[in-house]
Amino acid sequence: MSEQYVPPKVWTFNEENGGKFSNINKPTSGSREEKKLPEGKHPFQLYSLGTPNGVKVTIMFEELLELGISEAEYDAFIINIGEGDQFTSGFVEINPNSKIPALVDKNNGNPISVFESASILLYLAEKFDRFIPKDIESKTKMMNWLFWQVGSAPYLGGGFGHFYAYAPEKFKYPLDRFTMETKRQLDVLDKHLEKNKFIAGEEYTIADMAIFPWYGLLAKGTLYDAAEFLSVHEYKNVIRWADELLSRKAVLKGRLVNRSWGDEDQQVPERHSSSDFDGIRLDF
Ligand SMILES: N[C@@H](CCC(=O)N[C@@H](CS)C(=O)NCC(=O)O)C(=O)O
Repeated sequence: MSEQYVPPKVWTFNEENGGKFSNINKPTSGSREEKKLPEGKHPFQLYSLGTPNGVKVTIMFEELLELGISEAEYDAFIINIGEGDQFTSGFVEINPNSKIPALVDKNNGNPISVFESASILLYLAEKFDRFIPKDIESKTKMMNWLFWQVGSAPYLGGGFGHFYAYAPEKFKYPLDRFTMETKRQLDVLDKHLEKNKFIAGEEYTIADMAIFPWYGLLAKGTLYDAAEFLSVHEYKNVIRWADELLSRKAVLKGRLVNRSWGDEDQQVPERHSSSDFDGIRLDF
């Protein structure tokens, strides 16, 4: 049992808190180093990492390219958040919040910066008029769940994930609190997917792409190694839906972009053309 913590009158920053991200996160924002971002030749420049938030966007790009939309060609550069790449001046210029993913649309010489993964998904969906329903009812259903993901996932990642997987010690109160909330969210999703093939109904949309890397992969047991702890087998509809997404080539490809860990034939750290997938095993 750890000693009881008594908060001081005024909180001060202690770099040595021992957590996995203690060396990079600080209570201040802004750039820490003058450094330009690399740039490729395609219309879109993505600066990201193969985490759940990053993968949402690479799945979308790969889906657009699978449809034969060559205007969606992109260069994906890796931002190593463990090394602090998100705090370089080039990255902060396009995302003052210093979090991946961030996108630049060169837009014929009038570049537009887009940050926040859901904002990027919406931007691309609207730009190409794909994976976004046309009728107001389905579109609203899609938006409801897209915003649900944005509001809910921090409890899963920043709450459950941090205290279950990354905290230097295990603490009962936050683990109980965030495990309960994560299971509640999985139950909400499971009940919804009992009556809906995809998140917005019959149509596969950006809401599926946003929710899958967090909740789909959690239910498939590949996130935080928490399958047994969370009894994920209970969420049968989430698993059915996740399997459906995992049968899509673009989803399998998107999962590997900006990935620099795991087996070497299952990572595409940088992506500049479809040939970057040559010799890569998609099924994992
Ligand atoms: N709400 C943001 C969350 C982005 C986010 O938390 N990104 C994490 C990686 S998954 C990050 O860049 N962390 C670096 C840091 O906290 O310094 C989004 O959906 O884009």
